[in-house]
Formats: sequence, structure tokens, C-alpha cells
Amino acid sequence: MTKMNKNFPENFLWGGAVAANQIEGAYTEGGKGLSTADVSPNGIMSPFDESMKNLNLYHDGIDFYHRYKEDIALFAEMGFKCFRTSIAWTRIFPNGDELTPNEEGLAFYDKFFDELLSHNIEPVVTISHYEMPLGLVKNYGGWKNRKVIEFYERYARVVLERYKGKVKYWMTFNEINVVLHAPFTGGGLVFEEGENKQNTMYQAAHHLFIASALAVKASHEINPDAQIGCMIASMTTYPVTPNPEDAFAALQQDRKTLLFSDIQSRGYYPSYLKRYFIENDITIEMAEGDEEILKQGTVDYIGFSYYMSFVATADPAELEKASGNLLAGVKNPYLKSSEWGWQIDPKGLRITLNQLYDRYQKPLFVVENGLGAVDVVEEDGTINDDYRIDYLSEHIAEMKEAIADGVDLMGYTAWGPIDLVSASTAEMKKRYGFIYVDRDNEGNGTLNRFKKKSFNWYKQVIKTNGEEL
Ligand code: BGP
Repeated sequence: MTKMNKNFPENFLWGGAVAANQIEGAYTEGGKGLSTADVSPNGIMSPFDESMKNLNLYHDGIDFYHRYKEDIALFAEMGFKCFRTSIAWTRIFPNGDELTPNEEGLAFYDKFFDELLSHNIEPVVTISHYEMPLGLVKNYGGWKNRKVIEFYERYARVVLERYKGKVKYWMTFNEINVVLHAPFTGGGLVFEEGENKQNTMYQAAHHLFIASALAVKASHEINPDAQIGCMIASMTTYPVTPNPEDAFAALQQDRKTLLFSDIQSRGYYPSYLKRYFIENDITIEMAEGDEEILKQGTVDYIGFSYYMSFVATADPAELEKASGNLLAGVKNPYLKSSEWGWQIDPKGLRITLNQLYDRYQKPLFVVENGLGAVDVVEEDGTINDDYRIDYLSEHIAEMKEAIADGVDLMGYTAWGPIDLVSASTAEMKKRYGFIYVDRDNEGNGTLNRFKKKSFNWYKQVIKTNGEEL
């Protein structure tokens, strides 16, 4: 009998993932302009409240801008093979529509990527992670406006060219499908009274698709050896019962996510989406040549975040009960939830990996996964985050199973290897790190870094290439 391969490949990219706006701080230093995240990190606060109250947490981040060397040394100690971060668009083009980039911003990422490379850590870079220049929102309407494609392409070309000798792995947009769920965060969208929101969101999504495809084309021209992927927030969905009506509701809910990777991976709009547009009175304006651009700009790999799974129901009464619980949706009685109601489902990761690989036959990259929790510093200074170790080891074990299923998996970057400001709550309280950052929700603390119990655990996982979990 042939032996089953349950090992991670030799060159597997173990690491961690962050976003510039959640760690860097220094939000007006180095010529940086304001981004959407600087004024409304979770997309809920009014983006045009100039007083920007209570945003000091976001504005300071964890001061990574000044402490990156110390932090990268800790990642190196854990044995990271790669580190996923984003470039803050507003460090390069402060308002978004300038003709020439800001050299000081470019120089910062040169130093940052050089530091990673000096420790043999590959940078994995998201070109845009929830932080478009506020100038593009105020003056152009964010991704509503086709013109923004041009600005994004200019920005993407500048960074792809500048860092071509340093960065081999790119992603065009973080969680691109979030434009349909958090339209300000995902697309810089602010709606007018009476506007057909659905139409606007899908129109913005179309512009994002074209922009993404143009960045993929640019990357292939600039450095054929680099790989550039999409990045979706995976929302694998189960039917609440075996009733075919519920099964169909789950299929439809999944498609709301998968349409993004379908278009970015296959290069054309799926027929189920065309039907959805007709039934929901959605008309997308496409320019001549768009179809060709989509075809030419298909991604090299599928990146995705995975935190939880979802449940769908066809019963309007059940749906009603689930509302107000946007992220968790309908409750799954078989799963436990995090303190923030995210339903923990390691097996769901194996299912997701298999579904995506069956669908695209392209390499996959788990670029976010982790547990947001409240950590307690004991009197002796230790932080015993066994719950985090359990969460991560159970998910990594399922990745191993998926590899044995035949899935081509490139790597795994745990979300927030160092505590950072949470995207959905804009707080420090919800922590993900292997490294604790001394800062509370009120902004008190030294910002000093401490190793949690999970630090040595993850180090061992990487050292044994996933053998010891
Ligand atoms: C993803 C985002 C990240 C990150 C993560 C955890 O959706 O790409 O930016 O924040 O979720 O979410 P949160 O910080 O809300 O716990």
C-alpha cells in the first residue's frame, strides 16, 4: 500500500500576518496622508468626524513603525519563514491621486523588507488592506468611481517595481468580498439618501476586480518570478437542516463569497451572478475591454482568511432571530464560540481547503487564522494562553489532513503574531498574538513586548515543520 503523505512540504511558508493600519502607528509621520482606517477603523464611526475622538489607539497602533527591528527579531526567534504585511497606500500616495510617490514612505518599506530578508523571512505583501486614502473617498467617492482604478494601478505599479528584488509574494486586496459586508472599510463607500446600495456595492466590486486584474498583469510583467494572489474572507456555510431549501440557501450564501475568487481566479463573471443581477435589478457599468482585462489578470494563488464557519437557513423567522449577530449568523449547536461569538470550527478549515482546491486547482495560502481573546498577565508575568494554542493546533492539524487529501497548500500565516489593534472593535482588548503588547483599551501601558506561552509552542511547530502540534 502506498504511504499517505501527511507532511507539510519542505518549503512551507510558516509565519504571521498583520496589516499596516493595525500596527504601524506614526499615522502622520513620514509624509503619510490620512486613510479610511485613520478616521473610521471599523467603518462604523462617522468617517467625516474631524475630531476623530478615541482614535489614539489606532493612530499609535503598537508603534511598529519605530520598533520593527525589535519585533522582527522576535519573529525570527520563532523561526518565521515569511511575514505578511500590507503597505499603507497613504505612505506612498498620501491623497491617492498624486502623480509621483512619496519617497519617504517607499524608503520605510525598503528598510522594513530588508530587515525581514536579513533574517531570511520572506515578505508577503498585501497591496491594499482596508486603508484607502481618505482623499479618494472625499474627492472621488471611493471605489464607486472608476477613476480610482487608475490611482490604484499607479500605486500598485510603483510598489511592484520598487520592491521587485525583495518581494516574491503579493496579494491585490485584503478580503475583497468584504466590500459587500462593510462597504466603508472594504470600498470607501458612503451612500447618498435613497441610493441603491446593492448596486453601488457590486459596481465598486467590479472596479476592484478590474484594479486587481491590472495589478496581476503588472506583476507578471514586472517580475515573472513573483506570485500574486487574491485574498478572500472565507465564509464556508452549512445548511441549518438537511432540508434542500436550506441546502440551497447555504449554496447561495457561499456564492456571495466565492464569486470574488471565481472572477479573480477564472477571469469572468459566473452565470449565477448574472442571474442574481437580473433578479435584484442590479446593473453594472462595464467599459469596453473589461472582459479582456479580467481574462488576462487571473491570480496565481488563492489566499484566504479563515476564522469560523457559518450556517444558512431558508426560514425567514430563523433569519430574523440571527440578525444583530452579523458575523456569527445562525448559531451552530455543534460548535463553541470565541468571546466575540465567532464559531470555532477546525474541521471547517479542511472543508474550505478542499472546496477551494476542487474549484480552482491553484495553490492555496491560509493568510489569516487565529483566536481573538482576552489575555491575563499573571503575577509572575507569564501569559498562559492555552486556549490559543488549542485553537491553532486544531486548525493546523486539519491543514495537515487537507494536504493528505491532495490540497496544494503554500503556507500559513497566523493572524496577529504580535498583539495589534482589532479591526472590528478598534480595541486592544481582543488579542491574537504570540507576543503580548503592554497597552490597554485606554491607551495606557509601556508598549513593551512579552512572550506568551504560545510563543515557544509556535516556535516548536515551525521547527518540526508541523510535526509537533
Ligand atoms: C480580518 C481582517 C484583519 C483582522 C482580522 C481579525 O477580517 O483582515 O484586518 O483584523 O480579521 O479581526 P478582528 O481584528 O476584528 O478580530
